[in-house]
Amino acid sequence: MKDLSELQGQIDSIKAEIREKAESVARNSKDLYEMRKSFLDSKQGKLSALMKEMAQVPGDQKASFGKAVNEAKQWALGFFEDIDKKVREQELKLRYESEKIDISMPAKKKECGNLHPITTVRNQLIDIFTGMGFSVYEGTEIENDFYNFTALNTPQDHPARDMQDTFYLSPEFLLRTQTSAGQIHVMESTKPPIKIVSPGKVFRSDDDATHSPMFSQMEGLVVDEGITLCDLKGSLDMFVKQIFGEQTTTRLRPSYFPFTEPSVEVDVSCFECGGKGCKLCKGTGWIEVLGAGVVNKKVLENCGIDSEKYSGFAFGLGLERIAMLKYGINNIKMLFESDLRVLEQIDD
Ligand code: FA5
Repeated sequence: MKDLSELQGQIDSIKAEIREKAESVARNSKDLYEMRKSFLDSKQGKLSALMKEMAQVPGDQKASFGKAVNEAKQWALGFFEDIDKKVREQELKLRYESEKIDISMPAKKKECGNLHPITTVRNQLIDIFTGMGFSVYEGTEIENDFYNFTALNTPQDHPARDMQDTFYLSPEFLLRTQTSAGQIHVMESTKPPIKIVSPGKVFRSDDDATHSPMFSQMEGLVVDEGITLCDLKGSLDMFVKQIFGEQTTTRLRPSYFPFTEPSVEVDVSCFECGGKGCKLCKGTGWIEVLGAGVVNKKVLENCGIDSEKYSGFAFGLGLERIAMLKYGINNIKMLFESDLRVLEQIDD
């Protein structure tokens, strides 16, 4: 049998333990929860376990003992509640401190990339020409001699082959020197009417401030009944106005390409000085932008197109040249060096 005062001593020492541990152990709400469980849990809690002692208490003292244990439990519940409140307040305060936003701090700059100028020009040209009803044909960078030269009325030993210094991969295969090679693929596989643009990389053994061994061209080809040089001029006029500004006009100068007859070089009126003459146009008021012409009948026939019924025009322009003019770049290398100081300034 246990004496009631002995059991009261047990209750007091548990209460003392709660007070002491709550100060030193329960530093956050999780610890406090665990500690609370260790005293009040109905199965393992130290206070709850005291009830098991009831059997040891003499009959006339059982009620007093039960009352004392229940009072101790009530006290512990209230005690833990107060501490819990304080701990949570402290936690919230710390969280506010750590998440504090200083609105006077300068904002963090988000780096945002932009398209490369060649991609921008290419996309703009595609937009303009598709808006005029052209579709896009993507050729291949490796071609054979037939598509790059022979079918374009430039057979072996033709002097015009010297106009483009070619990288040969084998006697038959080469890196295309012009997107004009795509003309042949399209005309071989499609019946007129044909209306395509073909952008892509081309390669020539060429290297100075305005020429690069790898550069980009965009070919244009229209084949239908009754197509003339006037259609070429009309289409190019529309294109240059959109890319260089409403005031821009074109002028055609006689030239030579084996695959067009007649052939022309196309100049645009200088968009910098309006034609008066400046550094950009070297005082002439005009800037050369592309080569073009009426598709040579021999080329149509090489592709099985009836040259009596159909005629066409074609043009080929250099994307780097357009980008250099548009963005005032004086060395083509700047377009290939990936220097962010240059590229960041060009965001169209
Ligand atoms: C041609 O390549 C013809 N295929 C264009 C053509 C197509 C004419 C259809 C008639 C009909 P050309 O060699 O002039 O033409 O090149 C066209 C453009 O490519 C030039 O005006 C120039 O802007 C650009 N270009 C030529 N060589 C280089 C180079 N090495 N680096 C950068 N751009 C170049």
